[in-house]
Amino acid sequence: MDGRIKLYLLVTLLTCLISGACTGKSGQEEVNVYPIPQKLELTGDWVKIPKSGFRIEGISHPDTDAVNLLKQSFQITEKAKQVISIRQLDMANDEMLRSGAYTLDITRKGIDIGINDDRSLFYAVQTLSQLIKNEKEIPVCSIWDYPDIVFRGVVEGFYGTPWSFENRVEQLRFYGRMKMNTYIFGPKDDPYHRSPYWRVPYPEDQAKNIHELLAEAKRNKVDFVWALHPGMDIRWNDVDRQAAIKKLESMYDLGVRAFAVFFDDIEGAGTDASKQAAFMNYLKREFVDKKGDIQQLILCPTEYNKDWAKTDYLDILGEQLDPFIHVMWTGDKVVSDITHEGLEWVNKRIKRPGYAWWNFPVNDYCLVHLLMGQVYGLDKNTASDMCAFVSNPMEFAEASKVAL
Ligand code: LTM
Repeated sequence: MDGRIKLYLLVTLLTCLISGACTGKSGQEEVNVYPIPQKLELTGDWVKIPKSGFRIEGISHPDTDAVNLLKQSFQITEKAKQVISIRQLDMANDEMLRSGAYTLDITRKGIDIGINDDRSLFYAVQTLSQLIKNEKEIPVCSIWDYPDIVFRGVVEGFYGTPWSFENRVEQLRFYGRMKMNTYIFGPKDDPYHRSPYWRVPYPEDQAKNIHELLAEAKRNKVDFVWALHPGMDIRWNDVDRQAAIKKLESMYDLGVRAFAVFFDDIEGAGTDASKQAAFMNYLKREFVDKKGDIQQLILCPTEYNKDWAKTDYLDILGEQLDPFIHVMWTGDKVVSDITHEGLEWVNKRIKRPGYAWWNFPVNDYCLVHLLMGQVYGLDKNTASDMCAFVSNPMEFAEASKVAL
């Protein structure tokens, strides 16, 4: 090859590598969206955010929380020339039909967002806000995104001081940013969740806090699940069935629309699988079905990990429990990896995909350590083996965010 051509090619290659202009991935290093979208295609071009802002077009009544979030990053005015167009997705693709799935296309002409529901728009705007560079530019790109797992988030299920109201508000905002959609309220040391007061409604000040948390959860597109833990002293009779319904009613009145019942870490009469199944089915029939707007009903079983599952307990639940009811599972042990084999084992018994309760970064069993290290032990190909994945954190709410 002619020396001059060689030199030209070398210079061109170096220029491309330095500017990043050769590949479709150029500019990638400046784009840092988390959680990483399912598909993110960058052209390498950037467009200036117009000073005159954007006007919103498309579906009527876009989600107010998403629009408020949008206004934190862009000027939104009816007079703007540039358009953010929001339209309903019409994709046959299963994954893109999930709550929260969205498409986001940024071109020189404007921004186009495809959504299924309010959560989709909220997540698209979360992504859009993360794409902004120096408050001035956004990358020309095309994004497809959907959640791998339908319910994902956190179970506040540890022993120790329950999170404060302020902790919980910050957590819910964090879940919104991280596209987590489930928060289960079940701190072991909340006496109104467990014994001695599981039958008693919350005192007024605490009820007011929960009501406010529900509003915060809604703003962040998080399902707030409230959990009852009656197993330590439950009597399998009509008095306690009514007591449970009454307590759930009081939580429903505060705005709760998703419920769980925990039977973990108990002994005695409360551990009976048939009795637990009958109790849960009763709640399903007499509460969930009658309300008609309950999003989830979840059971945390007594034998919630393989090490402890030495009887036909799980098979009984599998046979007798209404299929609507989800069943939680911590893995092969209490604190365990989550694997395909492990889930396959339990799913056969409970006859439904397990609801993964991951005991990390909870540190109530090793309080001298803060669990803020690298996360490992989660099989990547298990999404279809589970119906949900929630992490049990530390009583230290902010420090838990690292792992979450
Ligand atoms: O894991 C479950 C289902 N129950 C308890 C949790 O409340 C506790 O936080 C963890 C970790 O100690 N272990 C449990 O057994």
